[in-house]
Amino acid sequence: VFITRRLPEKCIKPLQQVAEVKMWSEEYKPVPREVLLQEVQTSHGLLTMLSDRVDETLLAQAPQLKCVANLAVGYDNIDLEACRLHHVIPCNTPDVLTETTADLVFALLMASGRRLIEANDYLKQGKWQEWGPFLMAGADIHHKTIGIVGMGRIGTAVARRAQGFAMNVIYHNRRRNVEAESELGARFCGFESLLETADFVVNLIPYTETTKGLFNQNAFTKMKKTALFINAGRGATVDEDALYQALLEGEIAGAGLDVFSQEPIPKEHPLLTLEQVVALPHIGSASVETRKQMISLCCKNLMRTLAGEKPITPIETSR
Ligand code: 8YV
Repeated sequence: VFITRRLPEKCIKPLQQVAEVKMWSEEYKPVPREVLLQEVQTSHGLLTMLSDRVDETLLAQAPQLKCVANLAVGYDNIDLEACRLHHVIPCNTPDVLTETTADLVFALLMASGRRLIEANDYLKQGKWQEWGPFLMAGADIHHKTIGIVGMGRIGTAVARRAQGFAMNVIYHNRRRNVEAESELGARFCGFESLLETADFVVNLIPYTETTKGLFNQNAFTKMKKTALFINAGRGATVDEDALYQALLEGEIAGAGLDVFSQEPIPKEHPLLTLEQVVALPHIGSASVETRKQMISLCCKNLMRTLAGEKPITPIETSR
């Protein structure tokens, strides 16, 4: 098995007991493509990151490969059709990261609404010398309308949190989410109607050919001028130039972003110059507990597949 990032030895021990495991030496740098292409030639399993492209070129050089376990619930780095053709089982890490990611979405929402990062910087930069009634005044969260685009597992967990803040929950999804409607009182909405109604627009959709650039100039124009846009789905579902313009021209009030079309985002990116943008380095699922569970699930999927059993979480595309 080849692992494309340095992971804690402790986490991969069970896998090491049943397989010969090779691991890329860097924790923060992706494995170079040519090294990966070399390694797959003799690998039966791969443990990959979102930064590793698993495509036809790679799979064609991996005659013994049985399983690709991706350390993510998303799988836009994997060509599923090519996997099918090469009889390779792709796996992801759903469920274990749901609540952690929903926590982060809510943290972003609150940080954007109540200007927490701006206020923290203001104080630490020694600017808190005076006080006025509207000093760092932000937007209320309680009793506001949250519009969730992408109502799968994480969306539902966000809706549950929103309920605790007495928010009105509306959502848009490819299909109706009966659980969210009956248990959480979430109301299904057309995409445009959601944009027009929500105070907080939360994007949780994956990147596909159809969702590419879904949040474009037209979408931001439809949103309220007081609206905040939260993105923890995928960066490329947003036209970032349009987002920048919308923020600059006051079409929307602010944004909380955990994902970007290019990651890491270049430090001179225009979005990072705006005060009303809270930006995070893709840490949605980054709690120590959850990262360990994600690694453990990847290992279990690999171990099962290599033993000729069904993996726990093969990628299912029906949601
Ligand atoms: C990543 C994510 O897994 O699961 C996903 O789809 O986007 C994140 O949880 C994480 O950043 C590691 O790449």
